[in-house]
Amino acid sequence: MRLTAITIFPDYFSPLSLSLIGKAEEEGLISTEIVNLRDFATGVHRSVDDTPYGGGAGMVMRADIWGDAIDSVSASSKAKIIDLVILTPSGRRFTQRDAVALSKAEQILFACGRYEGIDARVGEFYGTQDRFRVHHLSIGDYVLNGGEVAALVVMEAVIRLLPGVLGNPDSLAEESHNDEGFLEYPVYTKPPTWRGVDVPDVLLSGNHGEIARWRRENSQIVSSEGS
Ligand code: JAH
Repeated sequence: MRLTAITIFPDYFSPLSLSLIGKAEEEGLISTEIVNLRDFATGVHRSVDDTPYGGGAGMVMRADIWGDAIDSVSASSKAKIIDLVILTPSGRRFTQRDAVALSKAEQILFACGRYEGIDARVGEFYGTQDRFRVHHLSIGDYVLNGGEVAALVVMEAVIRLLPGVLGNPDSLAEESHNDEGFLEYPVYTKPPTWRGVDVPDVLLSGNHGEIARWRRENSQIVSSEGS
C-alpha cells in the first residue's frame, strides 16, 4: 500500500518513521510519500489560501493549487485507483469499518487542510474522476488546526491491519471477537501484588474457561462499528 499526504506542514508526518509504521516501511509492506503543497504555489509569496467567496472570517485553501498537487501525485502513481481522503470536521465519522475498507486500497492520498479548509470544488471534481474515490472523513467532534493529526490517526488504524504489520495477528482476531463490538476487559501483568493491590485470583488459576467467563463479565463494549 502507498500512503501519500499533501500538507503545508510535512514535519507533522515524522512519526511515520517510528515504531510499527516505520518498521512496516523498512520491510517494504508500505511506502509513504509526503508532498509539500507549497511547492505548487506560484505567487511570489507562495500563498496557498485566499479570502472566502461570500465573505466571513478566515481563509480558504485554493482549489487550483490543490488540483496541481493532486495531479502531480496522480501522474507519478502506478495505482489503478487512488482513495482520496479529505480530513474535515464536516466529514463522516471515521470508524473501524472505514479502516478495514481502506486497508484494501492500493494508494490512499490524504488531503490535509489548514485555515478554514479546502475549496469544496476539490472534493467535488475528483469525485467525478474515474481513478479517484473521494472520502470526506472526521475523526471526531472537535476542531483541530488542520487535518494532519487526523490523517496520522487514520494511517495508523489502517496500517496496523495490513498483513505482516502486526507482530501478533491474534490481537487482530481478538478485536473482532464479538458482534457487539470490541471486548475490552481489565488487563494485568507481573507483579501479582503491587502496592497491596492483587491481580484477580481467577487470572492466575490456569482455568481458561473461567478466565474467558471472567473477561466476558468484566468487558466494556467499546465499539459496535468493528468486527
Ligand atoms: C481543521 C482543516 N475531525 C477532526 C478534524 C479534522 C480536520 C480538521 N479539524 C478536525 C481541520 C481546520 C482545517 C481541517
